[in-house]
Parts: sequence; structure tokens; C-alpha cells
Amino acid sequence: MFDLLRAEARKAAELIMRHDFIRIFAHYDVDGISASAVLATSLLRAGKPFHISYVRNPASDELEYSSDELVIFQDMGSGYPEVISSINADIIVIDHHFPYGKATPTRTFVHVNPHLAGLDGSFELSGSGTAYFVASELGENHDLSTIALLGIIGDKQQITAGNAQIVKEGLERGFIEERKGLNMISGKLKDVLWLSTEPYLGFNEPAEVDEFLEDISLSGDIELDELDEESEEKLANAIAIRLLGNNAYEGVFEQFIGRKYWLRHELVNNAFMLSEIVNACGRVSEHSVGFALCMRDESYLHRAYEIWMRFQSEVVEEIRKRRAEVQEGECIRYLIMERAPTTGPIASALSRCLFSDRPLIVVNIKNSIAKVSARSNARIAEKIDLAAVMRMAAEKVGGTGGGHSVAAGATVPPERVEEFIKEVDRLCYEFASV
Ligand SMILES: [Mn+2]
Repeated sequence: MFDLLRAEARKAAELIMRHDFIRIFAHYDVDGISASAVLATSLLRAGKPFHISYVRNPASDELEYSSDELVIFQDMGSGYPEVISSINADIIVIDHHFPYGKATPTRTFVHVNPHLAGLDGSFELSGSGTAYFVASELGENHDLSTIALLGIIGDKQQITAGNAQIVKEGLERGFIEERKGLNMISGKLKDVLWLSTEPYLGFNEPAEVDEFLEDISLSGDIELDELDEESEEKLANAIAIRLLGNNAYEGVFEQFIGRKYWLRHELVNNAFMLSEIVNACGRVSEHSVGFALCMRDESYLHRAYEIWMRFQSEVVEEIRKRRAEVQEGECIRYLIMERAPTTGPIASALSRCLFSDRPLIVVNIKNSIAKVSARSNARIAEKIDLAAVMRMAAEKVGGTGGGHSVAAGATVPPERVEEFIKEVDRLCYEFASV
């Protein structure tokens, strides 16, 4: 099943072994960071020196290399044929994004991408997973299955096809363990409940968390990862009841109740937690700290944890504040923000865990552009296709829109946001009443 992928990964490994110095450009998110760590560890073991830079956009960021080095793009590149064509060096792209256009490379070019090997890179293999296939051709690197898993989790992929193969190899050799229980962040119960965004539990005051824990007779100072089975079950039930009372979408439950992955030899054992910490490092431009954790350098653990804590507190605070600003339309809910730091995580948490019965439209006005995130769920999507709604409503006000039926987006002129929202509401009403 993975023959084509392995064959291309082998070509990449052979090209790597022909070079003395590797210049790596990786995407700055958790998938890109863990992908770079998978490759870096396998390069160290193969005795190959390298340099890594984290990049937001390969088309506009400056890429420094010399023509006798090997250039490797990770978790990006497949969508930038003009960049690949412009590189005057041997080049490898290790990516899982859909390959667009046709590159005309001037030197040797190897392209490792699940889409080119019969796999769907949007959910069957991450950038870190693709890097793992290359690492496997460079030597005995099964222990890196744990680091590859971080990108799989961070990109919200499924444990299927290529990803499932990686987890299987990690499980068989004892690097990964599958445990029953709550798949949430780690920490003391009072912190976990207060800071969690997956799921978001809607506590407005720390005192509400204390009360919640008192009701089920659990101390807030116990570590979630150290709960016995009976207590964990009690907690899971109480969380489920709270989410139902908060009007959460039923699909939220299967994500955090059931199983979690435990990484036996990593600095943070809870795979979801480690993925969240590396994600936070990437979000606040502390890539090297996230990378160091993936390289198992314990001296960075404290700093990484502090970065995560600050980042997560800010996100939760933002959700808490914005919740009260959500407005009611006829058929939708909407939120209009100015210069908010992020829109995606706020829109997802609010629509999944608090306002799941109607589409939620979140607008962020920043630098004289209004960016729109629209969210719903499979139940609503049976009637309302948000991608079509975003496209039609945006076109009406001189913008553009599209996406998926449950998660779509648009860009519209700020002065026409009000008109846009009215049109979205009208279209949703029309769809819903068919
Ligand atoms: Mn990715």
C-alpha cells in the first residue's frame, strides 16, 4: 500500500546521502516543527550536518542557501511550483499539501507527497508522517513515530492509512501506548478544566471550577494523568453532562472520550499535550523551543511549558470575553471583532461547545480587511452548505468566499460587513427551509 511513497522516500534518502550539508525550510506550525525534528534526528544519526529555518510563506520569505547544498522543504512546497523552479540547488519537497501546478526544477528534484502516492494528504498522512517515511529509509528510526504523531494530532488528521501505519510501528515497538481515558491536556484538574479548549467547558470564574469538582468529590490538585479509572470515569461523565447543558455538538464527545496516546520516552508523555505545547511555541514564534522538545532536550521543558501556559491562558480569556459579544440573527449567530489575535480557534470553540444549534459567523476586521470564519457541524450541514453561503454572500458585497460545508471563510470589504451578515442570515434561512 505504501510502495510508491517508500520508493520516493528512498530516492530522497539517496539524494541526502550524496550531500554534505542540508538546508531545511520548514513550516512554522506544530506539523512543520515535528517534521523538521523527525528529519533532523535521522540526519544526526546519519552524520549529516544541517540548518533549519522556519518559514510562513516560501514565496515571500527570504530563503538563504548556497548552490552546492541540498535544499529541503518540509510541510510546505508542494503548492509553490514557482519557488521550486527558482531554487538553484538540488531540492527535496517533503509535504502533504495538495500539489498544484508544474515545477520546472533546474537541478535534481525529489517530491515526497502522499497525494502523489495514492494517499489523501489532507487526513491520511501529515507532513511529520511524510518525514517519518523518509527517516525510515535513512536508518532505524522507529522511535521517531512518537514525534511524527505530534504533527498528525496538530493537523487534526485521522489515525488511518499512513498515519495508522506510523502509530502501529510505534505501538509494536513500545514507543507509543494506547490508553483508555480522557484525551485532554495534562495538569492539575482545576487547571485542565479552566484552560481546556478541546473541549471548551465554558467556566467564567475559577470558583465555578471548584464547585464543579466539589459536586463530584474530586480535588482540584490531583493530576488528570494520575486519576484512577473510577475517578476518571466520574469526571468524564460530569464533563459530558456539562457539555450537553452548554449546548455542545454531540460530535465533540468522541474526540476527547475513549482513548489517548501515551509516549513512553518523551519529555511530555501525553501526546495531545506535547502537540499543544509545540503548537503554542510555533504560534508565538518560539520555534526553536518547540523543536528542542521534539529533540528531547530537557533543558527547554520549563520554558516550553511557560510559553504554552501563557498562550493557552490568552486564548481561553479571548473565548471567554467574546462569548458575551455573540449576537443573534434570524437563523445564525455572529460575532464581529476588531483586531482580534486569532479567529479560527475562537470560532471553533464557540461553535462546537456553546452555540452548536445554528451556524456561527465570526468576523475579524484588521488592516482594512474583514476576514470571516463560518462554522457549523454535520447535523446543520445536512441543510445548510456554509461554503455556498459564504461564496454567494461574499460575491454580493464585492468579496470572495468558499471552503467546506462545515467550515468556510470569506474576505469582504469592512464597510459592507453589516450587509454581508444580513445576506448570510437570509441565505441560511432559505437553505434551512427547503
Ligand atoms: Mn501540515
